[in-house]
Amino acid sequence: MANSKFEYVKAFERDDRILPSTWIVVRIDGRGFHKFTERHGFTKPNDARALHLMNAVAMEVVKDLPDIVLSYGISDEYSFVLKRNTTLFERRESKIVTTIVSNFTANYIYMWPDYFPETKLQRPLPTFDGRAVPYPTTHILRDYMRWRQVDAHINNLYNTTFWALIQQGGMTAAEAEKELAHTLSADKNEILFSRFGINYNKEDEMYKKGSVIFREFEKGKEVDGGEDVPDERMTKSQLEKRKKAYKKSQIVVRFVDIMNDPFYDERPWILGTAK
Ligand code: DGT
Ligand code: MG
Ligand code: MG
Ligand code: MG
Ligand code: MG
Repeated sequence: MANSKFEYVKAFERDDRILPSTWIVVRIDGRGFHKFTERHGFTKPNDARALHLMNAVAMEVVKDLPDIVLSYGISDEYSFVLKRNTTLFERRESKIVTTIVSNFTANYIYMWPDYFPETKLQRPLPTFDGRAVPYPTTHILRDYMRWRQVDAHINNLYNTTFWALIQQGGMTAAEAEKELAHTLSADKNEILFSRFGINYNKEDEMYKKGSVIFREFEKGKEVDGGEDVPDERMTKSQLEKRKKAYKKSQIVVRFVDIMNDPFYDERPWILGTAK
Protein backbone atom coordinates (compact mmCIF):
# COMPACT_ATOMS: atom_id res chain seq x y z
CA MET A 1 0.00 0.00 0.00
CA ALA A 2 1.38 3.41 -0.95
CA ASN A 3 2.08 5.83 1.87
CA SER A 4 -0.06 8.92 1.92
CA LYS A 5 -0.88 11.62 4.40
CA PHE A 6 -4.23 9.88 4.92
CA GLU A 7 -2.64 6.78 6.40
CA TYR A 8 -3.21 7.99 9.92
CA VAL A 9 -6.87 6.90 9.71
CA LYS A 10 -5.66 3.33 10.18
CA ALA A 11 -4.81 4.21 13.77
CA PHE A 12 -8.56 4.25 14.48
CA GLU A 13 -8.86 0.52 13.78
CA ARG A 14 -9.09 -1.77 16.76
CA ASP A 15 -6.83 -4.76 17.22
CA ASP A 16 -9.30 -7.59 17.66
CA ARG A 17 -6.98 -10.57 17.57
CA ILE A 18 -8.28 -13.41 19.74
CA LEU A 19 -6.08 -14.69 22.58
CA PRO A 20 -3.56 -17.24 21.23
CA SER A 21 -3.89 -20.97 21.93
CA THR A 22 -7.58 -20.83 22.76
CA TRP A 23 -10.25 -22.80 20.95
CA ILE A 24 -12.31 -20.40 18.87
CA VAL A 25 -15.99 -21.21 18.42
CA VAL A 26 -17.92 -19.28 15.81
CA ARG A 27 -21.67 -19.74 16.10
CA ILE A 28 -23.92 -18.49 13.35
CA ASP A 29 -27.71 -18.27 13.67
CA GLY A 30 -30.45 -17.54 11.14
CA ARG A 31 -32.00 -14.11 11.49
CA GLY A 32 -35.72 -14.14 12.13
CA PHE A 33 -36.09 -17.76 11.10
CA HIS A 34 -39.35 -18.00 12.98
CA LYS A 35 -40.87 -15.97 10.16
CA PHE A 36 -38.59 -17.31 7.43
CA THR A 37 -39.55 -20.93 8.13
CA GLU A 38 -43.26 -20.07 8.14
CA ARG A 39 -43.05 -18.13 4.91
CA HIS A 40 -41.21 -20.95 3.16
CA GLY A 41 -43.49 -23.68 4.40
CA PHE A 42 -41.04 -25.64 6.55
CA THR A 43 -42.58 -28.77 8.03
CA LYS A 44 -43.00 -28.79 11.81
CA PRO A 45 -41.32 -29.41 14.08
CA ASN A 46 -38.40 -30.49 11.86
CA ASP A 47 -37.92 -30.00 8.15
CA ALA A 48 -35.43 -32.59 6.90
CA ARG A 49 -34.74 -30.62 3.70
CA ALA A 50 -33.79 -27.55 5.70
CA LEU A 51 -31.49 -29.46 8.03
CA HIS A 52 -29.76 -31.25 5.15
CA LEU A 53 -29.32 -27.87 3.47
CA MET A 54 -27.72 -26.46 6.65
CA ASN A 55 -25.38 -29.47 6.75
CA ALA A 56 -24.38 -29.18 3.09
CA VAL A 57 -23.68 -25.48 3.57
CA ALA A 58 -21.60 -26.11 6.70
CA MET A 59 -19.59 -28.69 4.72
CA GLU A 60 -18.70 -26.00 2.19
CA VAL A 61 -17.54 -23.71 4.99
CA VAL A 62 -15.34 -26.49 6.40
CA LYS A 63 -13.89 -27.18 2.94
CA ASP A 64 -13.09 -23.49 2.58
CA LEU A 65 -11.50 -23.19 6.04
CA PRO A 66 -9.58 -26.37 6.84
CA ASP A 67 -8.70 -25.10 10.34
CA ILE A 68 -12.27 -25.90 11.39
CA VAL A 69 -11.89 -29.20 13.22
CA LEU A 70 -15.43 -29.75 14.45
CA SER A 71 -18.87 -28.32 13.66
CA TYR A 72 -22.27 -28.81 15.20
CA GLY A 73 -25.65 -27.81 13.80
CA ILE A 74 -29.20 -27.68 15.15
CA SER A 75 -32.26 -25.74 14.05
CA ASP A 76 -31.09 -22.54 12.33
CA GLU A 77 -27.65 -22.48 13.95
CA TYR A 78 -24.19 -23.89 13.39
CA SER A 79 -21.11 -23.84 15.61
CA PHE A 80 -17.66 -24.05 14.05
CA VAL A 81 -14.66 -24.93 16.20
CA LEU A 82 -11.32 -23.66 14.95
CA LYS A 83 -8.27 -25.55 16.10
CA ARG A 84 -6.55 -24.12 19.12
CA ASN A 85 -3.43 -22.99 17.30
CA THR A 86 -5.07 -21.61 14.21
CA THR A 87 -3.38 -18.57 12.71
CA LEU A 88 -6.25 -17.97 10.29
CA PHE A 89 -6.43 -14.24 9.50
CA GLU A 90 -3.98 -13.68 12.36
CA ARG A 91 -6.91 -14.71 14.60
CA ARG A 92 -8.64 -11.41 13.91
CA GLU A 93 -12.15 -11.83 15.29
CA SER A 94 -14.10 -9.68 12.86
CA LYS A 95 -12.35 -11.16 9.85
CA ILE A 96 -12.99 -14.74 11.02
CA VAL A 97 -16.65 -14.13 11.91
CA THR A 98 -17.59 -12.13 8.83
CA THR A 99 -15.88 -14.60 6.51
CA ILE A 100 -17.75 -17.55 7.99
CA VAL A 101 -21.07 -15.70 8.09
CA SER A 102 -20.90 -14.51 4.50
CA ASN A 103 -19.63 -17.86 3.22
CA PHE A 104 -22.50 -19.59 5.02
CA THR A 105 -25.12 -17.13 3.77
CA ALA A 106 -23.90 -17.21 0.17
CA ASN A 107 -23.89 -21.00 0.11
CA TYR A 108 -27.30 -21.21 1.78
CA ILE A 109 -28.83 -19.15 -0.99
CA TYR A 110 -26.82 -20.85 -3.73
CA MET A 111 -27.75 -24.38 -2.63
CA TRP A 112 -31.36 -23.60 -1.68
CA PRO A 113 -32.86 -24.84 -5.00
CA ASP A 114 -31.17 -28.24 -4.58
CA TYR A 115 -33.04 -28.79 -1.33
CA PHE A 116 -36.23 -26.83 -1.99
CA PRO A 117 -36.76 -27.30 -5.74
CA GLU A 118 -40.42 -26.35 -5.43
CA THR A 119 -40.07 -23.34 -3.17
CA LYS A 120 -38.75 -20.10 -4.59
CA LEU A 121 -36.76 -18.04 -2.10
CA GLN A 122 -38.65 -14.96 -1.02
CA ARG A 123 -37.50 -11.73 0.52
CA PRO A 124 -36.41 -11.04 3.14
CA LEU A 125 -33.63 -13.42 2.04
CA PRO A 126 -32.05 -15.64 4.69
CA THR A 127 -29.24 -13.96 6.59
CA PHE A 128 -27.20 -15.04 9.57
CA ASP A 129 -25.55 -13.38 12.52
CA GLY A 130 -22.34 -14.65 14.05
CA ARG A 131 -20.14 -14.41 17.10
CA ALA A 132 -16.76 -15.80 18.11
CA VAL A 133 -16.03 -17.02 21.61
CA PRO A 134 -12.58 -18.21 22.77
CA TYR A 135 -12.46 -21.16 25.16
CA PRO A 136 -9.21 -21.57 27.08
CA THR A 137 -9.45 -25.27 27.91
CA THR A 138 -10.61 -28.37 26.09
CA HIS A 139 -12.80 -29.14 29.09
CA ILE A 140 -14.74 -25.91 28.66
CA LEU A 141 -14.96 -26.42 24.91
CA ARG A 142 -16.38 -29.90 25.53
CA ASP A 143 -18.95 -28.32 27.88
CA TYR A 144 -19.84 -25.84 25.14
CA MET A 145 -20.57 -28.76 22.81
CA ARG A 146 -22.60 -30.44 25.57
CA TRP A 147 -24.57 -27.23 26.09
CA ARG A 148 -25.60 -27.13 22.44
CA GLN A 149 -26.46 -30.84 22.30
CA VAL A 150 -28.51 -30.71 25.51
CA ASP A 151 -30.35 -27.74 24.03
CA ALA A 152 -31.06 -29.75 20.89
CA HIS A 153 -32.44 -32.61 22.97
CA ILE A 154 -34.64 -30.48 25.21
CA ASN A 155 -36.03 -28.45 22.32
CA ASN A 156 -36.66 -31.43 20.10
CA LEU A 157 -38.45 -33.45 22.77
CA TYR A 158 -40.61 -30.43 23.58
CA ASN A 159 -41.34 -29.59 19.94
CA THR A 160 -42.07 -33.19 18.99
CA THR A 161 -44.60 -33.49 21.82
CA PHE A 162 -46.05 -30.03 21.23
CA TRP A 163 -46.71 -30.71 17.54
CA ALA A 164 -48.06 -34.20 18.18
CA LEU A 165 -50.63 -32.69 20.55
CA ILE A 166 -51.63 -30.24 17.82
CA GLN A 167 -51.31 -32.29 14.62
CA GLN A 168 -52.51 -35.63 15.97
CA GLY A 169 -54.28 -34.59 19.15
CA GLY A 170 -56.26 -31.73 17.64
CA MET A 171 -55.23 -29.21 20.31
CA THR A 172 -54.68 -25.53 19.78
CA ALA A 173 -51.19 -24.15 20.38
CA ALA A 174 -52.37 -22.59 23.64
CA GLU A 175 -53.84 -25.88 24.83
CA ALA A 176 -50.70 -27.81 23.94
CA GLU A 177 -48.56 -25.27 25.73
CA LYS A 178 -50.68 -25.55 28.84
CA GLU A 179 -50.59 -29.35 28.67
CA LEU A 180 -46.79 -29.31 28.58
CA ALA A 181 -46.24 -26.70 31.28
CA HIS A 182 -44.25 -28.17 34.20
CA THR A 183 -43.82 -31.56 32.52
CA LEU A 184 -40.51 -33.42 32.78
CA SER A 185 -38.79 -35.39 30.01
CA ALA A 186 -40.33 -38.63 31.24
CA ASP A 187 -43.82 -37.08 31.08
CA LYS A 188 -43.30 -36.01 27.48
CA ASN A 189 -42.03 -39.45 26.51
CA GLU A 190 -45.12 -40.90 28.15
CA ILE A 191 -47.53 -38.52 26.36
CA LEU A 192 -45.92 -39.38 23.03
CA PHE A 193 -46.09 -43.10 23.63
CA SER A 194 -49.44 -43.56 25.35
CA ARG A 195 -51.44 -41.05 23.29
CA PHE A 196 -49.80 -41.19 19.90
CA GLY A 197 -47.86 -44.47 19.84
CA ILE A 198 -44.65 -42.56 19.24
CA ASN A 199 -41.48 -44.04 20.73
CA TYR A 200 -39.25 -41.00 21.06
CA ASN A 201 -36.12 -43.16 21.00
CA LYS A 202 -37.00 -44.18 17.46
CA GLU A 203 -37.22 -40.63 16.16
CA ASP A 204 -34.68 -39.55 13.55
CA GLU A 205 -31.18 -39.29 15.01
CA MET A 206 -30.60 -36.01 13.16
CA TYR A 207 -33.49 -34.45 15.06
CA LYS A 208 -32.56 -35.89 18.42
CA LYS A 209 -28.80 -35.39 18.34
CA GLY A 210 -28.15 -32.60 15.86
CA SER A 211 -25.48 -32.80 13.14
CA VAL A 212 -21.76 -33.21 13.79
CA ILE A 213 -19.21 -32.50 11.06
CA PHE A 214 -15.59 -33.59 11.29
CA ARG A 215 -12.77 -35.28 9.35
CA GLU A 216 -12.23 -39.00 8.99
CA PHE A 217 -8.81 -40.19 7.87
CA GLU A 218 -7.58 -43.43 6.44
CA LYS A 219 -6.25 -45.57 9.30
CA GLY A 220 -2.71 -44.58 10.20
CA LYS A 221 -2.92 -41.36 8.17
CA GLU A 222 -4.54 -39.20 10.85
CA VAL A 223 -3.40 -35.61 11.20
CA ASP A 224 -3.80 -33.85 14.51
CA GLY A 225 -6.12 -30.86 14.38
CA GLY A 226 -6.25 -30.04 18.04
CA GLU A 227 -3.00 -29.95 19.93
CA ASP A 228 -0.57 -29.61 17.07
CA VAL A 229 2.13 -26.95 17.02
CA PRO A 230 1.45 -23.54 15.44
CA ASP A 231 1.93 -23.47 11.69
CA GLU A 232 4.89 -21.10 12.04
CA ARG A 233 6.78 -23.76 13.95
CA MET A 234 6.15 -26.56 11.51
CA THR A 235 8.66 -27.42 8.84
CA LYS A 236 7.77 -27.13 5.17
CA SER A 237 7.61 -30.88 4.81
CA GLN A 238 5.30 -31.21 7.83
CA LEU A 239 2.95 -28.62 6.35
CA GLU A 240 3.07 -30.37 3.00
CA LYS A 241 2.30 -33.70 4.65
CA ARG A 242 -0.72 -32.24 6.43
CA LYS A 243 -2.03 -30.66 3.27
CA LYS A 244 -1.84 -34.02 1.49
CA ALA A 245 -3.51 -35.87 4.36
CA TYR A 246 -6.29 -33.27 4.49
CA LYS A 247 -6.89 -33.67 0.78
CA LYS A 248 -7.31 -37.40 1.24
CA SER A 249 -9.44 -37.09 4.37
CA GLN A 250 -13.17 -37.22 4.23
CA ILE A 251 -15.40 -34.56 5.73
CA VAL A 252 -18.41 -36.37 7.18
CA VAL A 253 -21.67 -35.49 8.89
CA ARG A 254 -22.88 -37.79 11.66
CA PHE A 255 -25.75 -37.66 14.12
CA VAL A 256 -23.94 -38.81 17.21
CA ASP A 257 -23.41 -38.22 20.90
CA ILE A 258 -20.83 -35.53 21.67
CA MET A 259 -21.65 -35.36 25.39
CA ASN A 260 -19.47 -38.31 26.38
CA ASP A 261 -15.88 -39.41 25.85
CA PRO A 262 -16.14 -42.12 23.15
CA PHE A 263 -16.66 -39.73 20.23
CA TYR A 264 -13.47 -37.85 21.10
CA ASP A 265 -11.47 -40.86 22.36
CA GLU A 266 -12.00 -42.62 19.05
CA ARG A 267 -10.91 -39.54 17.12
CA PRO A 268 -8.01 -37.88 18.96
CA TRP A 269 -7.20 -35.83 15.87
CA ILE A 270 -10.24 -33.65 16.46
CA LEU A 271 -9.47 -32.06 19.84
CA GLY A 272 -6.37 -33.91 20.98
CA THR A 273 -6.37 -36.06 24.10
CA ALA A 274 -6.84 -33.47 26.86
CA LYS A 275 -10.19 -33.54 28.63
P1 DGT B 1 -33.25 -14.56 15.82
O1 DGT B 1 -32.34 -15.73 15.77
O2 DGT B 1 -33.20 -13.89 17.14
O3 DGT B 1 -33.08 -13.62 14.68
O4 DGT B 1 -34.77 -15.10 15.70
P2 DGT B 1 -35.28 -16.52 15.17
O5 DGT B 1 -36.71 -16.35 14.80
O6 DGT B 1 -34.37 -17.08 14.14
O7 DGT B 1 -35.22 -17.40 16.50
P3 DGT B 1 -34.30 -18.64 16.93
O8 DGT B 1 -33.00 -18.68 16.19
O9 DGT B 1 -34.21 -18.61 18.42
O10 DGT B 1 -35.18 -19.89 16.57
C1 DGT B 1 -35.16 -20.54 15.34
C2 DGT B 1 -36.52 -20.52 14.70
O11 DGT B 1 -36.49 -21.26 13.48
C3 DGT B 1 -37.63 -21.13 15.55
O12 DGT B 1 -38.77 -20.30 15.49
C4 DGT B 1 -37.93 -22.45 14.89
C5 DGT B 1 -37.50 -22.21 13.46
N1 DGT B 1 -37.01 -23.46 12.86
C6 DGT B 1 -35.74 -23.92 12.84
N2 DGT B 1 -35.68 -25.12 12.21
C7 DGT B 1 -36.93 -25.42 11.83
C8 DGT B 1 -37.53 -26.52 11.13
O13 DGT B 1 -36.87 -27.49 10.72
N3 DGT B 1 -38.88 -26.48 10.91
C9 DGT B 1 -39.63 -25.42 11.33
N4 DGT B 1 -40.93 -25.43 11.08
N5 DGT B 1 -39.10 -24.37 11.99
C10 DGT B 1 -37.79 -24.37 12.23
MG1 MG C 1 -32.10 -16.12 18.65
MG1 MG D 1 -32.39 -17.56 14.55
MG1 MG E 1 -31.57 -20.32 16.50
MG1 MG F 1 -9.42 -7.06 0.42
